[in-house]
Amino acid sequence: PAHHALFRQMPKAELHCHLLGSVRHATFAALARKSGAPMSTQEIDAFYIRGEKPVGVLKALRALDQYLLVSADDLYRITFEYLEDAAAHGVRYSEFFWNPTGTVRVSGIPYPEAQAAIVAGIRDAERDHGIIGRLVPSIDREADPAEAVAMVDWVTTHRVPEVVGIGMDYREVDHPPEWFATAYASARRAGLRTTAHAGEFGMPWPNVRTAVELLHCDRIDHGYTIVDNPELARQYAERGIVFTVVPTNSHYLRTLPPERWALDHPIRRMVQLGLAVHPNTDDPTMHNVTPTGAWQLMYTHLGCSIAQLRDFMLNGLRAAWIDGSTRDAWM
Ligand code: ES4
Ligand code: ZN
Repeated sequence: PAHHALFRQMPKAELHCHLLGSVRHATFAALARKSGAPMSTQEIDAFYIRGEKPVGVLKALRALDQYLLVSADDLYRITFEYLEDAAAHGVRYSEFFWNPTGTVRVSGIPYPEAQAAIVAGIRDAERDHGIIGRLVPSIDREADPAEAVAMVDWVTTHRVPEVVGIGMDYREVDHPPEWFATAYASARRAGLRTTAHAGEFGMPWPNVRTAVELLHCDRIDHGYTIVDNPELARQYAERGIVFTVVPTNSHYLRTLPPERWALDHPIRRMVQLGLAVHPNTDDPTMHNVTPTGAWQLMYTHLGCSIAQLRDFMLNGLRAAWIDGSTRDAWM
């Protein structure tokens, strides 16, 4: 396809990718065999079929916590493999999400051991592939908000430099952002940076505003429904708030035929409204997308120019939670 080599080679930052959504198909199958998970090959294959709805993906992620990830070594393996795969697509820097609540409460791996295994995977991937990984523990909004407060306590108690901030994910429907104000305030007091999934699943723009104004998020994951409030969009464009968007995975994308993406797609409208966006993969293996593909879609399907892609790269560097001297050396 046109420009494929360019999109692969361009140095990329990844700011919105879930560790469990990045598990290789073969590794998922191997972990299932090793753990004796009650899952057939067909069930596993179904998680990896192109175009699977996100509820299918979220089920796959729950299965990983419930059956497949049994030891800290498993977390080391999926971390190293994710970063290896990202590096092969020109990703030089990745801040990726991991949900400690499921790991600790469901998989039964204690937080300090789990975090240490992921950090070891980050360290070895940098040694072998030159990619810099940073960990973003993420609140599971389907769990009790008290678990979110507990998660922030684990992070602050076992603080390491590779952990740069927190996020919030899983199903936004019926789990509004305001439930998590205490956990976010506690994270910010501890000097952690913050982001949250908001305005996804068709959930309306007030969730985006709550994430910015009440949770004081530094950036927003998805945020598509902000296009329904152009005045708020204008304000956030002016404030330079970065939205980590996912061209393969918006609520709207699945309702629009590809020939209309360039016209009606919310990400395209976000760009037209002047919002700072940065394209990402979200759950790369399960959505059958690569970092190369995510950037390429912005060009081939969303009508963005190469000059705009350059702006998106700079948005990513601005939104990354790296210190100023590292960022200056890079830019
Ligand atoms: C997720 Cl809401 C959402 N979308 C995609 N992947 C996820 N992993 C956890 N929450
Ligand atoms: Zn996501």
